[in-house]
Amino acid sequence: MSTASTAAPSRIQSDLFINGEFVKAEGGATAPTHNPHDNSVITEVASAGKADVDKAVTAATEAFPKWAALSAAERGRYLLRLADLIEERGHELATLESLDTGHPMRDTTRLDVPRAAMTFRYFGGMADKFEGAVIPVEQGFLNYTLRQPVGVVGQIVPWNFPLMFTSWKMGPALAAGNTLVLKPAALTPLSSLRIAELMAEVGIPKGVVNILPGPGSSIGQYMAEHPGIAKISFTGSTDVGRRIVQASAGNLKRVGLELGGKGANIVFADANLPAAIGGSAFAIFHNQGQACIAGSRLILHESIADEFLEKFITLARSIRIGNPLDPATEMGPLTSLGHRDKVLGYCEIAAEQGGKILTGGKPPQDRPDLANGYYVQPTVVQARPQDRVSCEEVFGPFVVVSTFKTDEEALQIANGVEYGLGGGLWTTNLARAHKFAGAIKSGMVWINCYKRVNAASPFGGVGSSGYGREMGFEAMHQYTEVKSVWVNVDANIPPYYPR
Ligand code: TAP
Repeated sequence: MSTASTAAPSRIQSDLFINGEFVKAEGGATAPTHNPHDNSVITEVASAGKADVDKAVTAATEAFPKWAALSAAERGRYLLRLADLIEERGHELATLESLDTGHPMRDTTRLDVPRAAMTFRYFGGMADKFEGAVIPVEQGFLNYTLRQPVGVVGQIVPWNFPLMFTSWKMGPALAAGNTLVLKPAALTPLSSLRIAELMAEVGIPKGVVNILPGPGSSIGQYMAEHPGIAKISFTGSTDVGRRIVQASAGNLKRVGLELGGKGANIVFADANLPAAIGGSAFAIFHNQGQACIAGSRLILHESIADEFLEKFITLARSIRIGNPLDPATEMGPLTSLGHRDKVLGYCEIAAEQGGKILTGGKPPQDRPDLANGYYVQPTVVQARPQDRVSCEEVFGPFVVVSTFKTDEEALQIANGVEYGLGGGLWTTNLARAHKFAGAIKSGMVWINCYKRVNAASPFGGVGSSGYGREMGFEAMHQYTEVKSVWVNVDANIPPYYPR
């Protein structure tokens, strides 16, 4: 372990944020949040019930007209100030996120916190640059479009990147003039609640932002059903995504779904191998593989497979596993015990179907310092494309390897799953790269890189990975209704019923 501090933040917010105030849940319910490194309880967090959702929706509904009527530039200024504050408090936020999720400090510091700030800054700047259009219609008429906020939006965030996803959801919704009720995952509520504190510090008007940790099966479901909520934006599993679509039917809510993935990561014979090996390791092992866009299917050309795997496995075994608060740590624990067990269960499923564990497949051995945590070794499994481990989302440091002979076969394997979120390919052949970029069934493709994200670039999937896009102009479209306005600008146009 490095000698740098692994101290937890001194102050942790654990109450619900409703109508600009931190409050206990109605009835006083709480739920513990655990440190995945050692299974200790970090703190008890207020756990919202349906009455709290009703209060939050009422607050957001009352705040909506004033917030929507602010000039776009004024709304943007709150987000720009928030982005600055996130950077100022970067170390503290990174520590909180690492403590609650198990995501290593080196990543929360370099990626999650800067990306959260970048996202709020991008949408703060976007607020007054997002325009309607003037449509070239027939002579005598002016037709233009207004982009109007949808109203109160419900946002449901998972546990794998809570800080980043909080910014992805809040940034465009607020810039566009909506008010919101956001539910972080019960497992990892702390960074979203800290964002609520920072929101209060920048003076966001009461009721515009409401944050309610609480169980998804009750209050998440209730939010999806709630007649006072105009849109639900959900990130999480495909099963829950389906339930949300059904629950939202009552008031025909708009729904945005960012669901699971099983990213294909294809390495061709002409690839730059050192870059492909390092990039493929990042694609799967970053955040312990708990990423919907993880490159969890490694599809190797048979001519380079042996050399690639030898070096890839050596790299996987060299990844420094440890306490996420230690800045030297490259891979932390999984976020929950139940999830750790699910991931280890997939090692058994692989073996039952004839798959071969090439490395990993267990908690770290001979590491008493990690014995109470939810750790899993970086795991590489050889399996057939039709096996369960090649088709189902494992969501852990678990990559499935298969080989191909021809480009057609590579594409068939890549497109052979129900998911279609992100996919990557490594090649020096430009024509092949663009051909695959067009042909891979997914919302995002990375060529000679993997898992790049940017607040300006649309993020989302197809098939069982959901629909709708986060980030960029696309996100502003999803958080606004377009209204078409017709004006008669020619007094001489004859009326339809001339008299
Ligand atoms: P989910 O159950 O989908 O959890 C995601 C979020 O949805 C959490 O905030 C959860 O709340 C909430 N939720 C749960 N049931 C709900 C319902 N009926 N209505 C509305 N919201 C509900 O995911 P999980 O069980 O934690 O993980 C299972 C698998 O989902 C993972 O193994 C992984 O494959 C996938 N997953 C994908 C993603 C992404 S980024 N696409 C993220 C997480 C998980 P609570 O957790 O507070 O109860």
